[in-house]
Amino acid sequence: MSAFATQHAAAGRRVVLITSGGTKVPLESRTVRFLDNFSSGRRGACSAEYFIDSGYAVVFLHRHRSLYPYSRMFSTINVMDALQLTSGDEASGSADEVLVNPQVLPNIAKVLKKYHEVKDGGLLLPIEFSTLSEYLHLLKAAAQALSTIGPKAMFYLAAAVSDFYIPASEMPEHKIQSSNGPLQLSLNMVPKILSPLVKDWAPQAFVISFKLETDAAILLDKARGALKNYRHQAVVANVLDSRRGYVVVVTPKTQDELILTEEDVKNEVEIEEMIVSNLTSAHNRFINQQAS
Ligand code: 9Z3
Repeated sequence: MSAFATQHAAAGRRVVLITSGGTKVPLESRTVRFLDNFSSGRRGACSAEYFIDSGYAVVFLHRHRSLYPYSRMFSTINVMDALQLTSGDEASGSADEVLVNPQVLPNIAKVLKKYHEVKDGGLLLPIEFSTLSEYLHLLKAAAQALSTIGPKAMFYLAAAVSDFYIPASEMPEHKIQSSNGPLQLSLNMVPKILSPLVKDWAPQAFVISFKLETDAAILLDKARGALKNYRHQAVVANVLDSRRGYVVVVTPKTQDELILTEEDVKNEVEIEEMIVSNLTSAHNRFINQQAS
């Protein structure tokens, strides 16, 4: 991560660390059961593409098997239905041929070309986590690695991170037995990682957190509370059910509502394009302020 950040910064590029997907919280150390959440990783995967289009290099810290940039567009397709087999002829020695059915994978050529350009250009550094503790360790390492490029680093913390966990010292080793009757769990609070990230690990970076609620009535107060507590640059506030079409970008002085119109939806515009455009402009202003 350090080498990735310094190389790209030296080439005049900004670097964004995107976190994406949910975290797994084990209930046993030889884990059979765990707590998880709804996050698909679409916000993070989709935003990664728009950041790359805006000239950023991306460290993509994502949950194992959550949505991934570019391939996310085909995530619901069964690969077996997308391929066609033309059997070869043993007598003439021609081999079986496998072809893509473009009706099942629309735009595949365009997306594949882009994917390989990004990969060959070394613009995307994918890093995986599954559990909450892997996420916390990797985020700390990422923050320290990116701190070397100061304000050119952006943190875009879109992962849905558990607030609760069972400490290793209190976790049973073996599978919890149902023969012991109903299960009562006592969960500890996960330490608020945003605080050391902003204060200690990457104090010069441009930091964006996400706030998710199911009750729209408390969303903006919660977002402002987070800004006040952690003193970072912005919160992207969203409600579970409307998160694909409506978010509010809250900063200490501004509040920008980003909304997809019916027309946008028809034209397959994605809200992440608007979020990334809003935040890259704010990042520009942030860097210019630091320089002056
Ligand atoms: C978000 O709010 C993301 O926008 C979503 C995206 C997780 C809703 P999907 O992955 O969904 O596209 O399906 N992320 C942050 C969620 C979160 O847990 N934030 C914490 C909070 O709200 C603060 S770190 O308290």
